[in-house]
Amino acid sequence: NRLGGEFNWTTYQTYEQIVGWLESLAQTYPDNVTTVVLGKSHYGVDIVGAKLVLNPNATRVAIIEGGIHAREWISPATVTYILNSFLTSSLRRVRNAAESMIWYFVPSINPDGYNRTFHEDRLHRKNVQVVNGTNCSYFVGGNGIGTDLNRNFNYTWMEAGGASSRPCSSSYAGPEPFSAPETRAMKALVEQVSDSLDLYICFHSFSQLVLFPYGHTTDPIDNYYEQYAIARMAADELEAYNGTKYVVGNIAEAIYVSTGSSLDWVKGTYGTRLTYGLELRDQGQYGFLLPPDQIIDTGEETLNAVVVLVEQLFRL
Ligand code: ING
Ligand code: ZN
Repeated sequence: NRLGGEFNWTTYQTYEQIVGWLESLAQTYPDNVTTVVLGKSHYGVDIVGAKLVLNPNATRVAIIEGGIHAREWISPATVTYILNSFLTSSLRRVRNAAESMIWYFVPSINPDGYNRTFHEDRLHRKNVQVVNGTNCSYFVGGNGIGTDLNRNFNYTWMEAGGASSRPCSSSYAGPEPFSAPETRAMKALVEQVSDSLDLYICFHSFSQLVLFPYGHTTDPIDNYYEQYAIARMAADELEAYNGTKYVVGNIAEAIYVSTGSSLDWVKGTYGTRLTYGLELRDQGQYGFLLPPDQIIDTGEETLNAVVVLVEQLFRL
């Protein structure tokens, strides 16, 4: 790594470091890991993920999305932690889960925003697309320039609350669904694998919640009870690691009404069986500025939750 040191989970890694690490994995594990370019960001940066296949007989697909919100640094760090654990853990339950599926890990779907949080504005949330004729401030954290990528997907887009038509709002949904190249990039990946997709997980921070669709209504989805019960089991396993407590629920009831999230779009468009959004640590003490000495514990407890999701999917 140009910035010195091996890739690690004791400091937060830049986008460049993350992509370099994914490429190194593809070289180290040529039979199991391939890098995948989902598309390009607004500034033209490749959105790079890793496809992991540990068992050539696996047919069902999981996608792990990270970093859709730039300032939520624990999200990309947790995605890379889980990928690393799947490659290196010798624990039986971790191995079984890892080998049960074809995995797509996308540590940062929003590289331009993530880069901004390292170099310009630590609390930037959205992408960096500027709407013609507007002049949002540049250094105002969540507000300011950009589209909220997690309001830009095309399912009940702007049909309920929790998304904004004001370009400087922190939840600006964009001028139309999929106006952002970053959401179109994820759409392309999901479309490619949708027939086999059984598990979609996105990581956010903070609040310690396991969320599932929908955001526009508290009406239960078809498999509400299944998604709720499995989320509760995953949260219990997560807590068992070192006491971190999570609350489980439908997006609209457990956090707030919102529309246009990746999670709702995947569920609403493809009926993917298990679709979860985790709001990772903490409960507000450090918030987005979660100290790096919590990355490993967050990664480990979250890995345990993900293992339970896979076990329940296959009734392992
Ligand atoms: N929270 C998420 C947000 O986009 C969320 C909550 C997750 C909504 C998944 C819908 C789907 O607002 C944060 N902190 O970003
Ligand atoms: Zn978020």
